[in-house]
Amino acid sequence: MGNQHTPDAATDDLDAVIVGAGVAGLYMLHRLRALGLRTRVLEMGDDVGGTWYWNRYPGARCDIDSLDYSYSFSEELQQEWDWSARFADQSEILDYLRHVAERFDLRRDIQFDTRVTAAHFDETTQRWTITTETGAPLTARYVVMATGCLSAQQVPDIPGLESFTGDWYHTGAWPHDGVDFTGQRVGIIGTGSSGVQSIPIIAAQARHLHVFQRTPNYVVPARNAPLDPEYLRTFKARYADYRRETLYSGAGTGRPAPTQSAFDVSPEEREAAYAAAWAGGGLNFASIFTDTRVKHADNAIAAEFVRNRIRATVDDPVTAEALCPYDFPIGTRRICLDTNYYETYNRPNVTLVNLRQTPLDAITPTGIRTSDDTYELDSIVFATGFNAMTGALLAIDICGRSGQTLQERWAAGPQAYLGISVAGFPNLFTITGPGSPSVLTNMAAAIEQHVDWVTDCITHLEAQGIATIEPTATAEAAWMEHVAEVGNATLYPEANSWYMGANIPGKPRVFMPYVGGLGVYRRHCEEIAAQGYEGFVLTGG
Ligand code: NA7
Repeated sequence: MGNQHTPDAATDDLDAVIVGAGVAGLYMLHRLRALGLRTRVLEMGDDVGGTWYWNRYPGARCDIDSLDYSYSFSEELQQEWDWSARFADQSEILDYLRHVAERFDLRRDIQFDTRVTAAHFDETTQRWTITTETGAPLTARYVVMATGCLSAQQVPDIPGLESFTGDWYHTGAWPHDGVDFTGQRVGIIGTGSSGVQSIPIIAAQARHLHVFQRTPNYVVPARNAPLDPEYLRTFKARYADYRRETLYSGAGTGRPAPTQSAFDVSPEEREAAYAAAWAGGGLNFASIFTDTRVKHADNAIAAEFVRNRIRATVDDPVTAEALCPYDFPIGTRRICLDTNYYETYNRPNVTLVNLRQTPLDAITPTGIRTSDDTYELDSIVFATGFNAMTGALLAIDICGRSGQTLQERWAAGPQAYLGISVAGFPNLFTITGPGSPSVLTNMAAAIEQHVDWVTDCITHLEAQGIATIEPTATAEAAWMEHVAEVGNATLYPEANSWYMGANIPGKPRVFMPYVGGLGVYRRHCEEIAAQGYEGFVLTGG
């Protein structure tokens, strides 16, 4: 599909430029255009969709219920769109986002096949100049980075990759025509969500699948299923009320907040509660008791429950033990949702290679070599994740006041007021940036909250004739201290996770998302705006 229309070059002096046409960029365009601003989205791909455009690997599926992971801003839209399943797959979500683009006539202001390389602020004109790999630079008063939290794919620097004579793929940049692994010897590196979702499907196709695992994750059943039309009808009858009720929830979903700790109930009740959560499926598993992500003793109960399920499912005890996670508390890395993940290891054509025992040495022209064996492979799949939360922003040369770059500002880790704006970078907004709830919540809800806040902010600037807004360094530092403080009160910092930047060699170890919850955060943002944008400097026109 895709849209090859290139907006008129005569309008290259714009009011706003948005980078990225995913869930965030599409809604931002819709809102800013409604303010009457000349707005353009610059998108690297040849179609809308962001994450759902790039991640076309087998089994790619959302791990948040579709009825939550969708736009709430239009009652008509949410009434007319019917999700087929509890957790929609990649192609359905991409169809939905294409539908949104058509329905709100967004494509005419999206420039596809356009990679943004730089954004520089000019202190004299108080405008940003945006440079792309193709075409003339653009200028704009506002720049909104809607570049996604998980969009900079990470291929590890393993010696020998260039010598490999077979095919290799990264799950986050999957070929649009799909890949047929029939009859092939396939190796997959990585057992995060992307690996866990794709392994059962690749295993069913390949002659043999070798899974190269460094760190086992906690994997709980998705229990995905078609959405019953009657349920959908009843749900939709009060969809708008439901959305209102979830506005101030912690996760941006209708998931009930836990009220008891695991030690408030008897061991039998605990076990029954976990068994029910396991049977119900979904990310709720680690959130049924209050202190699971805060106290080791509480966490250990949930973790052992999962390990027992692994032992009960996987036939070979050595493989089962290798799949059991021990070295980080459950929930401190994103829990993976699966369909037949552990069962897949009972297939005769699947072998787990435990890289903890036999580290990966090199990629050879014909496969992968570990410290004690070589594996002949036709294809290698890298399910090795992303330079999360900062990677896509830092890949662009963003330069603010006094010639300071974002790379310099963030050399020791990201600094952003509310995760949405950076001191010294006027009129630049980062949707679900580091320091905001983002990936710890329903991303669709977090995105809408940020886009709405930015829209209100820009409305205020326009109405008051204010030329620029940016946070003070003091407010920014205080916010980041708060983000760290609430993060440090949890078990999250104990894990080598992408939340901590730990998956990227040399990346500063900082817990990046705000763990205080979307509702608390939303109130905070509202209060700051109500107090005349407290913590921001606003300069006249
Ligand atoms: P993740 O969750 O970052 O997982 C990446 C996996 O790749 C993880 O198992 C890593 O092992 C593994 N990895 C990375 N580099 C290597 C090397 N060099 N050798 C061996 N193994 C490696 O990415 P996903 O794409 O699965 O999921 C990202 C998010 O998308 C997910 O959390 C959902 O929110 C959606 P490690 O743990 O580092 O030992």
